[in-house]
Amino acid sequence: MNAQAETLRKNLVDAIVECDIDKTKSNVEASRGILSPQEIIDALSEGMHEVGIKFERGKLFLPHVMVAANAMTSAVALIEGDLAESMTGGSRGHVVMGTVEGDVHDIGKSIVSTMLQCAGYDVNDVGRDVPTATFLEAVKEGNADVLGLSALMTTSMQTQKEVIETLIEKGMRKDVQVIVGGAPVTQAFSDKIGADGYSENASEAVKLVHRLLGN
Ligand code: B12
Repeated sequence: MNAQAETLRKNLVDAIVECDIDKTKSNVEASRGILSPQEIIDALSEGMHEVGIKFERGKLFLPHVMVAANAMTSAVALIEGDLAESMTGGSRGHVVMGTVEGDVHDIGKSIVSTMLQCAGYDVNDVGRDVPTATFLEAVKEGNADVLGLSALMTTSMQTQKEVIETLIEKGMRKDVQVIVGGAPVTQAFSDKIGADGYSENASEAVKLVHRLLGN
């Protein structure tokens, strides 16, 4: 990355950490064409990660985190079109994606949905705080190939496990591949609860789904 790109990248991280919506949006506009959509998302995500650390240490409070979250969401919306152009098209399979019940965090989940859509998947994003029954209905109705479950809290990770158990109970487990993600989720946890795959971020999630569906 050259010096100009590195400065733009750092400005994006800082604008999120400063919880400044206008600055984040103008920095995204300034970065377009110089940083790739993926680099922009990575910088914004790095900023959100720092916000999380400051929140944990009591240096930022919930209202700040909410503003930073809005900044990130509106910034990603600005580059959705660029993302679509930078990726290949074509219908490659049907994915149901959502954040499990009890968990309202949806920024990362929505980025994964957007990137999968841009990579040519038909994505039914069922939202956040989604009851298990809703996931199962969406899988059945859409004849989904992949079910993506997001969880950002250690408590809601247990619900990812419950969704898989319910799929088994209802005799639906063989019909759909389940992928899990979210900051506290790990490959070891994914293996333990019997998911078919885990990824650390949205671009790896696209590669994971390609691999699972043989694309
Ligand atoms: C933003 C944020 C919020 C926002 C959410 C806004 C929104 N619309 O999402 C608001 C302010 C609403 C919020 C609320 C709360 N939050 Co909060 N929040 C965060 C924060 C700072 C950032 C999360 C984020 O958006 N990251 C950026 C995105 C891009 O990253 P990501 O989500 O990890 O997603 C990437 C990957 O994980 C992956 N991925 C994500 N999902 C999936 C799914 C699949 C299938 C795959 C393959 C991959 C994948 O790809 C994504 C893109 O690369 C985190 C800190 C952190 N370190 O995570 C705390 C954090 C998650 N929150 C926390 C808490 C405690 C709360 C509250 C309970 C606070 C409160 N006292 O009310 C409430 C939750 C209420 C509820 N019932 O859900 C804790 C959770 C602690 C725990 N027990 O595990 C954290 C860790 C903060 C902390 N350190 O204490 N929060």
